[in-house]
Amino acid sequence: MKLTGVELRRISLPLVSPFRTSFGTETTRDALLVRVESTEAEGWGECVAMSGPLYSSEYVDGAIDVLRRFFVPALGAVERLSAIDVAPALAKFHGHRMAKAALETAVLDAELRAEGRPLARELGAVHDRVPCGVSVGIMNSIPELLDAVGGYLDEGYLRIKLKIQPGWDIDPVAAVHERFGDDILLQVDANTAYSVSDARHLARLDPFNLLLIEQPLDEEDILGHAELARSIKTPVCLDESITSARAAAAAITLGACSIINIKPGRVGGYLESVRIHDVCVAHGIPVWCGGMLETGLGRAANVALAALPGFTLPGDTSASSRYYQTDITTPFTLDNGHLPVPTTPGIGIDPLPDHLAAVTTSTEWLPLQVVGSD
Ligand code: OSB
Ligand code: MG
Repeated sequence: MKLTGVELRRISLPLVSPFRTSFGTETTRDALLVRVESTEAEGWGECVAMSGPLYSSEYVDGAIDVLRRFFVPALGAVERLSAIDVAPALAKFHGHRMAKAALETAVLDAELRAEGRPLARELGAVHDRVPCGVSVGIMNSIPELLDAVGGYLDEGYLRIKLKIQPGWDIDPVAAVHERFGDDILLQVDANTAYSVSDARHLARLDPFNLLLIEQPLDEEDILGHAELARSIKTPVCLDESITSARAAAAAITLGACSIINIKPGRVGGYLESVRIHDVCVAHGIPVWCGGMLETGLGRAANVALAALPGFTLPGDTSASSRYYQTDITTPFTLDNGHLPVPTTPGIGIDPLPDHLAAVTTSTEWLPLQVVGSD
């Protein structure tokens, strides 16, 4: 297919409650949607970059700029484009994986829609529904946290992830463990808030039988994670550090992690995500699907990925209502702790035009030259 134009659409969606992590507090999801038009079909991709470069170096304005100036023109020049050509065509541009992922996903969606094939089948999914966990932000007090966790367990979430940082770690984990017991699946996420000299402190989480501790140290500190993994009982899981299948293989070989969180945006797309999944399966490393507060568009594609066989732990693929009062798509709802894998062609979901229009803050249309037309 040949791209005929790309729309960059920025939306602003209020979160149902503030989401606080060690890197900041979000009250609204400021997100970028990419819609491609081609000679065959249209397709959608959600860019997971956030407003500021706090989770990683990427941010929404940067993604818009690099897409407009470099990525869209580079793809526009390809006469016979398939999703597998996107990463090679953009490889000379360093970094900006979230922006690349959004564009690749939109091309993949268009291609699969044109061919009538669902994304889940294309990626190698083996389940028709996926088990879901929920990521619980840092709260003002432990009673408030216990209420939030209790509410999510009542809704049916199968695993709880607590965001932690220095000053909000051992006590909240102990309180949740004491209240809800050893039966619940519990894990923590530090978003790089510690250093390797905190190993003794983090070993105080050992008695709570946590499933894992996610990204305790700086994203570049692979050897630090390996050292920490040797000195605590809680399994170390990497998020921010895993930027590619090559990075995953290196981290595994160096003993820096025994579990990996796969986020398609962070690694440049769903095709690279499958390669990471395959590397992990070959090494016996369990994986789970992370989240970036996606709308229904990004969620649909994440759920398809989470249905691959190596995804043996519940993901941060929560129901739409965990994030948004009104999503831009038909909402994903929890059924016995699971979300259904979309079955219709492409990512399998479309934005609802009225909902989309109501939250759009800007749109930009980038036309592409079609050879032979004037
Ligand atoms: O580290 O997993 C993370 C949200 C935004 C940025 C980073 C992270 C998160 C989450 C929420 O933990 C996951 C979700 O429910 O989408
Ligand atoms: Mg994380």
